[in-house]
Amino acid sequence: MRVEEALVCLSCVVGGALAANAPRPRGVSLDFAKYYKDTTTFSCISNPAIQLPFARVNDDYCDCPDGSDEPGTSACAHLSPLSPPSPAGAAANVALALPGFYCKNKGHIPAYLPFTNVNDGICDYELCCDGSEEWAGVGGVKCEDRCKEIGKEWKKHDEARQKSLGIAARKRKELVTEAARIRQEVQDRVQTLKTEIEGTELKVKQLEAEVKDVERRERGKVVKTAPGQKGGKMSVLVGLAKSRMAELHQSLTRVRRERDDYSSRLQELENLLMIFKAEYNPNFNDEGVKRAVRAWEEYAARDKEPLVNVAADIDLDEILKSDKDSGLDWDEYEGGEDSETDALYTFENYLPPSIRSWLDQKLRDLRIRLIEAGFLADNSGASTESKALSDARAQLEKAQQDLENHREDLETRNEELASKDFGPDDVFRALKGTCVSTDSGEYTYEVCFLQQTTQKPKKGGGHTNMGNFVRLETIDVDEELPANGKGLGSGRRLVMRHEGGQHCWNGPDRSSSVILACAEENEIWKIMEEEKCVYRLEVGTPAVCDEGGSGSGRANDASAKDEL
Ligand code: MAN
Repeated sequence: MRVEEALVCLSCVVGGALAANAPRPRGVSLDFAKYYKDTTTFSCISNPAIQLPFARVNDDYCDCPDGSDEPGTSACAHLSPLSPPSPAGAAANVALALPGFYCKNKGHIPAYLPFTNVNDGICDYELCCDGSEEWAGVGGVKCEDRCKEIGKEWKKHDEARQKSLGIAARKRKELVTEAARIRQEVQDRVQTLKTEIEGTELKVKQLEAEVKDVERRERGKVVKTAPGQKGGKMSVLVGLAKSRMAELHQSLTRVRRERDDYSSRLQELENLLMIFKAEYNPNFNDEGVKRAVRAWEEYAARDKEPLVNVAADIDLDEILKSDKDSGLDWDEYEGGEDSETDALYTFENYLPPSIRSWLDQKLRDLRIRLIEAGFLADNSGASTESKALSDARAQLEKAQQDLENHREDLETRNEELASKDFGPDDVFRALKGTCVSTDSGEYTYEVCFLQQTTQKPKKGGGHTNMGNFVRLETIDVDEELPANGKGLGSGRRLVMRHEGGQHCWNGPDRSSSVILACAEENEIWKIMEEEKCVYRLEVGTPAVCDEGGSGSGRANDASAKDEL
């Protein structure tokens, strides 16, 4: 039987103090005294139907199937021990009904001793400081009562332990407060992120519209110049216009010359006819001549435009002046490096500003409509993007990236808030990323809470990942607690599981379990490689202490006695 098991009923023992005034048989605690009140007949505790004369209690012969008739001897020690020891559960238990031989340990703490240790010739001071278990003096052994000194020593240790537990408990409280603060911080950040996301979504929409608008305006530009191209379409257009103008100029000159020729020939004919009319002899009755004169007179009387319009002819003179003389210098527009758009603006510069911008807008709108209706080709994408457009696109891309980052951030924080992996009271939130390390053999081992475990060769070289944190679990442990308290003890313990570490040659990916127990400081106590590349670490931390200071995360209070 373990020390803790033997001591576990101490509270029951003390609690039952009022139950009995009658002297109890040897080895019976106050809790079980009620079964031994009748001093004539004894009923076996788990099988009350089996009754014995009271004289057979402690007669060193095992009569009851549950051993209850031998509370003060080792006669029933061969029966399975009661587990867990409890008077309430005794009726259901087919094994021993009693937790053990009861040592009163006056001046210290009462305890149960395994029946096997009764009268075995060895003083079991750890549990029975009063030496009462060796009452038969087997082999001449007599165990003196050492409870006074042992109790004093234990009290000293217990005070130190309580003090340490108190400090650990306070530290845990601080960790829980810190964890709550961090959680609140995450919640606040979530709210801020939601607002930021709304704002950025709006910004993205605006920038998308802006990019579309700039693209549309770009399309509205009359002509664009390809990079490296000398001149451009405008130059071609200017060239064509120039030669067309020259052609028209020539034709007009030729037509004017012909007009002047026909005009002078007509004048000559009219003069001849006028002479003919004035000089013919009307008395000479020639019908043909008379008809010709009459036709001439009708022609001459008709209202006719002058052969040459003098005002229009002056205009023609103007039109037919050389291009240079009329102020049109083709060289200005031909083959220059300036884009045709600039040429357009140069043209517009001749206009008053209000008309210029109105005209410019109209031209652009018209061009856009023509492109959209399919009458004009969209040349906007064919050449280098304008600075305005690339700036707008860059701003949009940045806003989109910001939005994505915010969304990812929000998701991570929401997951973090929902996670149950921060342990009771969220306490590990405050420890996440805190690292502790210790040397063992050729390595320094490091545990970073809720992150990973690492093996670092002391001689230098690469670090080995022994697993990344995956979850928290609980396990039951049952270990002797070392005197310095740096161990797991027994009870339920929290475990941080780590998986997916560096692959082990000829083995699995490294994994590790970090078993936690209450301590004043975060520290690694023990490292074991249980199987190849499967590690077990024992770590102390205030995070698993009981805030009441009783040291939960460690075994129940009974373990304190181990420190004796
Ligand atoms: C290294 C260490 C050991 C491990 C071996 C396996 O030496 O990580 O812990 O057992 O590799 O090859």
